[in-house]
Amino acid sequence: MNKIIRFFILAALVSLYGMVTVSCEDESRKHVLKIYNWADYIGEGVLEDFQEWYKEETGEEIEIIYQLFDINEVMLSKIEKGHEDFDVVCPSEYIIERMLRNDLLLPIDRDFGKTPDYTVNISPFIQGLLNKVDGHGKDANDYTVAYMWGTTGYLYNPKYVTAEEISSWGSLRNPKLKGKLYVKDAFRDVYSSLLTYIYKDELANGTKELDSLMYDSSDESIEKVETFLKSIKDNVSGWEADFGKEQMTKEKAWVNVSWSGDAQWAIDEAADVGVTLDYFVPEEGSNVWFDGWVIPKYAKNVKAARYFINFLCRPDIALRNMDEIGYVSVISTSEILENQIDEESYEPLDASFFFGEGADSVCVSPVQYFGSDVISKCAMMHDSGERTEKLLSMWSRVKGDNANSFTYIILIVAAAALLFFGIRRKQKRHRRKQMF
Ligand code: N2P
Repeated sequence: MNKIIRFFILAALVSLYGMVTVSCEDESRKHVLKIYNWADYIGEGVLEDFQEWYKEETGEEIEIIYQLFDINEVMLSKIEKGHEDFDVVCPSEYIIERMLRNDLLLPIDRDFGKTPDYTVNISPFIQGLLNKVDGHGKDANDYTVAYMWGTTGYLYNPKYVTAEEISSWGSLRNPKLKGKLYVKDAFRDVYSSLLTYIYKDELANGTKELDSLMYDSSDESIEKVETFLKSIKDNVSGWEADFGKEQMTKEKAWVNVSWSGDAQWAIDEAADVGVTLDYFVPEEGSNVWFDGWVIPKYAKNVKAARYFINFLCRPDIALRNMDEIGYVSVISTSEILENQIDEESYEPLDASFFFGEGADSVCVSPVQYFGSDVISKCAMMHDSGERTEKLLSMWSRVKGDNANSFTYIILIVAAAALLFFGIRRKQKRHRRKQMF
């Protein structure tokens, strides 16, 4: 056999082997759904119920591989690297913009299978936010199905600090909070919320407009936010991804810059152990965010991903998730509203922006639905494109600088101890050598 024939036979065998392994891989992935979700972001038993429903709908078994993240950027970097073949992921709106810009998503056919009528059930308010997502030429509605939404604000303990004492974002400077403040390790949410404080005068006199402010990542604004954050660092006890709520329920912290859903969860948990917590959006306003399900382009089981998204859109499943995690579903059917009304616990508020006409005076949780007056001071943040690096560097400068004087003392004492024992060991060795 000459060399050329041998080469072709070898090439054919290699490609045959490739085809066989790929199709085996595809075959095995047909029965596996890989989900990448925020921690504490789905009700207990919902995944198991989905498996059952999937079997009823398709006649097929589905195994679930479920991984958690608690920082958007950590999740994004996994998706960007493409080493992970997640089928369905739940990023926040500005990350969805980034994913669309970088062509990382597959379109979602929203009429797939027995779809609950998501387009009808979704709140017009959330639809409005979705329409503001900058898809870089693509319609975000074709690539994401919104899941939960909320605001960024203060979860606080009124036993130690009153709402009046911390009414503004500027109150984070209050020396009373020293060592009692936790801030969510979410640079984009914190930065956007603080812009409403930094530019409060401009917003009030109309020289700046809230929606456009949410696109602002200029050097000037980054510098202003950085200066402010550095001015509060002595108060900050930690930058937390997901443990702030526990610090609050255990009364170890008094204020937590947090998301409204985490706040609702903490308020409920704390009440069970006799601790009262509350949440509000500071007077200047804040960001209003939503997270949505997307299918990354490396997904291997698009069919199961679509079924999963549809399952989560069912109002009964949305209710189960909400009840357990504290976050608020984007679904605004009458079933959801009725379930949320609690005349014994809440004062009436205007939730018509979310539920539509007839909901302008309903007794629902102000921590979850805020009221139209609060929402009118909030806007949705956006991806900063190439400028993201600048924001991230600012965030690490702020967090890196967070070591307080106590930390420095510990470090100096540790270094001195190491030096002392090092010198003593050397002296001993030296003495021993001299004796022999
Ligand atoms: C849940 C986190 C919710 C993310 N632990 C808010 N964007």
